[in-house]
Amino acid sequence: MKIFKLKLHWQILIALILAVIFGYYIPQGVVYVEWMGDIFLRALKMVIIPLILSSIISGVTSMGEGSNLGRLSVKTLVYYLATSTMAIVTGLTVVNLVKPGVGIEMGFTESVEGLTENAGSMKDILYRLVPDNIVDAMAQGTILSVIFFAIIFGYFITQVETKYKDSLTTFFDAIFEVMMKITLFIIKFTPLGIFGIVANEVAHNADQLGSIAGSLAIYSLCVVVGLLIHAFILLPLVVRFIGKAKPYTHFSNMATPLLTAFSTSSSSATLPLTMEALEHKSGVSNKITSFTLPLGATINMDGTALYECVAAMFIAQAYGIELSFAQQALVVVTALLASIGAAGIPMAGLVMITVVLTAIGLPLEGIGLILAVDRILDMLRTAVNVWSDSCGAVTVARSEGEETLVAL
Ligand code: DAS
Repeated sequence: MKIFKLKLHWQILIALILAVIFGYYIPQGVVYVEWMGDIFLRALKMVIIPLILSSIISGVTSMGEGSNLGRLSVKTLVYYLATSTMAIVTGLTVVNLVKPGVGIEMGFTESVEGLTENAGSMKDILYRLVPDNIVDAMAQGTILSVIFFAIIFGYFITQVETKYKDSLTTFFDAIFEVMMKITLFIIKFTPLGIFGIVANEVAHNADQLGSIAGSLAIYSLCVVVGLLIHAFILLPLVVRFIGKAKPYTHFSNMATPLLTAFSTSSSSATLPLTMEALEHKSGVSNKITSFTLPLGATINMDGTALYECVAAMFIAQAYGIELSFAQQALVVVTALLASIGAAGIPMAGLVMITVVLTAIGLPLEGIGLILAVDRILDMLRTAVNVWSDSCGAVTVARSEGEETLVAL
């Protein structure tokens, strides 16, 4: 059919419009299509554990070992964690000030029961971070434990004999490649999944439709405003005052990769262009770009981290739930971990939002609320991801004494 020849985001847009019409005018027909949404969500959940495990292990082992690399790893990781956390706190501030989800009053009370036993205090978070049985944690989908184990396991792969290290690194790189392919395959069915989920949501919340559409616009605005603050105020400050480099000159050097990131919604697909722009326009050495950028495309996703936080808070608000400080801190931690685990492919952030929702005990059906605008937000957050990776390369290069072309 001609519709399937369209680019995915047009297919999603058409499916979305049809789902709203179908759910609103033929609510009794939803029972015949809601299974598509359920299967789509189950497929996303199916890939999360192996995708996170392989993505993080592969990312951590790619840092290698050795003192020089050790120093470079520390600088790079500190930059990545700091800017991702900065992005999340920006998103958290915006979504708490604006409260886009308040007033929607979604009707899934039974699923919200889990919130109390899931969110808990900071002690509960630590207990859930360190599993007493990693196989059980993977079977139960205790995401925090899986991410924690993956980081530890990846680090100790770099500490064993070379023959084991090389084979394990190759093995997990290969697993990650396969999981990326499976995820990309599942994403092809997004239009059908969206149709099933959104038609079901609309049919069950038709009376709320007006407020949901309005809230969705405000939610999108929260994400966009947060991304703009992070990209055009916070990151340039880091480049200028820590990297001692000209941020806006570097930004103009990044025009092609940023437009590519925006249109492909894939940090990984944009990576070759990012490396070319850093080396040939901003004058960063290959030693720095070949280490920081592939790692950044895998584990440094400021835009995604901000989006995960705003989306989770929006869904919590939509269910009429006030999150305590400890629960919001859990959102920050899981949004950071989710952004580390997200692959540099289209809609990876949407797959990983299940991580954050599961961790704080919110129903996955809440994803249906944000699906409608996910594609355009994915384009924006991917561009911010790539922009942050490039700022990291410049900042680390300058800290290593490199005379880049954007030096102050
Ligand atoms: N599309 C992802 C990327 O390539 C980001 C996301 O889905 O959040 O960076």
